[in-house]
Amino acid sequence: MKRIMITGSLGQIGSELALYLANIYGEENILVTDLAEKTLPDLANLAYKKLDVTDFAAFKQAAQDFAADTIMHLAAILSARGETMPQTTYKVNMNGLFNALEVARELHLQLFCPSSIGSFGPGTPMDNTPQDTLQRPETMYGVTKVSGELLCDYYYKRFGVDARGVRFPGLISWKTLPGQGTTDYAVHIYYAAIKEKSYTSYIKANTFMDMMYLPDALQAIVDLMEAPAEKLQHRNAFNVSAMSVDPEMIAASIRKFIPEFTLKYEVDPVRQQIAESWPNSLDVSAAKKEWNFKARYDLDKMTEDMLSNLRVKLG
Ligand code: NAD
Ligand code: AKB
Repeated sequence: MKRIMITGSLGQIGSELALYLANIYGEENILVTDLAEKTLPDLANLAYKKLDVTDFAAFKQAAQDFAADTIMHLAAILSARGETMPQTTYKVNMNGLFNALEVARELHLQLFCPSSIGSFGPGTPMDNTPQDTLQRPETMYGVTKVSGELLCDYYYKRFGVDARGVRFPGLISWKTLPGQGTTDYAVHIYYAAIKEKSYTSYIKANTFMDMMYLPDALQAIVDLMEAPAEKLQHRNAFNVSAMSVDPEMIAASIRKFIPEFTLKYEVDPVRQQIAESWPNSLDVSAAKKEWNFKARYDLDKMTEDMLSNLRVKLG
């Protein structure tokens, strides 16, 4: 039985991952941590510890006190917010991951850390982006993500730390809003579809990025962490994705359920430039081959589920 400590648990992924893992491994085996004093009502049955991941001593103590055997390290600052505070982004993303790896090394824990399509840059092949390719990102977020991929590989090779990870695309979900990334429009558009039947996109039409519905991302985390080690040729930074979409494609999908939905544009140059430096579509064959990665939601299936959940949530 696993004992899993999650960092950055109150964000878009962690707030749902904690419950997902609790259903599989038992509520008593999940420790939720984040910067905030109080946790979310949905997570009330899980153990909670306030933790700043840049504080190594507190990080190690929390893992030791809980007798964790796994860390799922989600604490980070995302791409768009990162450009407003690059120094803090470096500190949280790099020092936080370094601490997570050191705790994992000292206490012999398994570690999950997600990278991102943000680890790629303008020189990367944009279509069917290979698993192993040029990575020269131009955001602080991207710099920390590609460095994190290398650091995780290093800790595995040098110290035998069982560090695993994926490169997530933009994740779409309805429970918790995204944390100021570049792909957030693909979540906000669904909220606006329910509330106003109209959305103004900060990303231009015809700008393609990979996306995936959160339930597929949660399943991918568990599948990768449970995969037999001998099957993994890569360990970290597996490309994963379910769809390559632009704002018009999402709008067309929404119109299948809300025919009067309209889409307008007011482009944000900062996020547009970041989006253009990221791949249009990823090659996910390594994840399929090495641990049977599979996404169950395509665009229309995800749209139907997003809209029906948001109708209830937003009244
Ligand atoms: P989020 O912004 O929604 O949540 C991040 C959480 O980290 C927040 O709850 C925040 O309070 C916490 N945090 C920030 N600084 C901290 C600190 N110093 N100590 C402890 N906690 C701190 O992010 P998310 O979308 O849940 O992303 C989680 C991970 O997944 C990140 O590494 C991110 O890069 C990666 N990822 C996310 C996406 C996506 O679309 N959501 C895509 C690719 C990769
Ligand atoms: C962001 O846009 O910053 C994130 C990501 C793809 O890493 N959603």
